[in-house]
Amino acid sequence: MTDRAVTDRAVGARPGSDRAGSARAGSARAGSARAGSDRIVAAEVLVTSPGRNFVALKIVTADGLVGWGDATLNGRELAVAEYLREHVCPILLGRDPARIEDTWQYLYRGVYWRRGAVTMAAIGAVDLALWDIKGKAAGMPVSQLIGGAVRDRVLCYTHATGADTAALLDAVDATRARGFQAIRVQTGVPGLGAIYGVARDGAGYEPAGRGVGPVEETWDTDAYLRHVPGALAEVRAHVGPELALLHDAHHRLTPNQAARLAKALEPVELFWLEDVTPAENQEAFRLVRQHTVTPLAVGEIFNTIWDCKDLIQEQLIDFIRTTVVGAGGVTHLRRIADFAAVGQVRTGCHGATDLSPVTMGAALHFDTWVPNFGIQEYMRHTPETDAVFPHAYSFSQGLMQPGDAPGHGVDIDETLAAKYPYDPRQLPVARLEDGTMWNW
Ligand code: GCO
Ligand code: MG
Repeated sequence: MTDRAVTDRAVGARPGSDRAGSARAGSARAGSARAGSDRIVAAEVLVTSPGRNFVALKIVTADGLVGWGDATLNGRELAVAEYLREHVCPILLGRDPARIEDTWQYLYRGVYWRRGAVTMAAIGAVDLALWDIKGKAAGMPVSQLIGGAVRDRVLCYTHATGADTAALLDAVDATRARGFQAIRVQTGVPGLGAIYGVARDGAGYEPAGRGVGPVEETWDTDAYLRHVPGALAEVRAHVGPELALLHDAHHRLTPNQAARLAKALEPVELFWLEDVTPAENQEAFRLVRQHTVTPLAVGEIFNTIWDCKDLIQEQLIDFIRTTVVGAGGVTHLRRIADFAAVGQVRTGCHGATDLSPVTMGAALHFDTWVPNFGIQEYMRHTPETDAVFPHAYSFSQGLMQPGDAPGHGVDIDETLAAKYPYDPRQLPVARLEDGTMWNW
């Protein structure tokens, strides 16, 4: 274990110590955190790498309750860890853990530099930990606290990938045999080498690799557009009409190319086509929408309701992909989902392996509650990760359920976590054949 491995800096104090006392005085001056009886007495950041890096936030209350939050930002993990350690943990001390909304507003409005992936992942971690504490204090799962489940189990999808169509069909068959009723299909492209989203050598797909710099992949959109509609049509013919098929274009296309792809894929009847074009330019979705009825999904890199607003308001998308850690926790994701419901947009929370089991547990509570639920992404974590994060959620026959443990139902074995020190990893980059940097 290195000093980076676990609870790098515990910011906290025992109840009654000077530090906790002065933090309480600070809260009293703000007039915001005196109502409940309990107080936050410690906030610690834990970085662990049981197969890949995760950042967790542990909040402890004077009553001895422990809440866990996920603060993992794939490839930029330590930025969020430092943000929490230096700027957030100290100001949590002495606050009333029950006042989740006030703490959310305090961290969002208080910073002045609003939004952004790092800030919102940090706020998301605090929010998840506080909902966990509230659930443990009440003896209720998070889904109960936010209004109660409208469904007991939720549809989820996982990934099947193949370097060529034959390998993809085999992967789809193997995935169906595991019970999945919805599968995201990604294929290699003739003439291109390894590409993002397609596993190498049949191994489980994990985008972050070791090494000094990122792996460089070569991308050719024309080759992709020539190949993908035919390959996905073969998958549809192979599986029949009922299985839900999804595909992720990973922000690589121009608006015109995106519209052409979405139109060409209409006969495949996808459940959704994801991230067809970079969403910084949201007007691009107007062009895509005008030309196709293929359902569109976007939002795994969105952080707030402001990123989703125009797409929802103009009904340019069908599914919103934000999840609890990326978008400021359960507190903010609820607002996004309610706003999405106005435009009949359904949820489809991001659930790749770079989101920790804490996010998965909290997302599943949200999923069972949210009326306009669509689907939940689920990529199985490694057995090492599952051992570090004992959890109440489970998968069976293509459906997941969060379990009924109080809080979000995900714990961390700190002794085991300490055995997996931070392990620097890099996400790949893509260049066009002439060397131009491209979206991956
Ligand atoms: C997905 C995603 C992931 C992301 C990854 C980035 O749809 O699951 O696109 O594969 O790229 O989470 O960290
Ligand atoms: Mg994606």
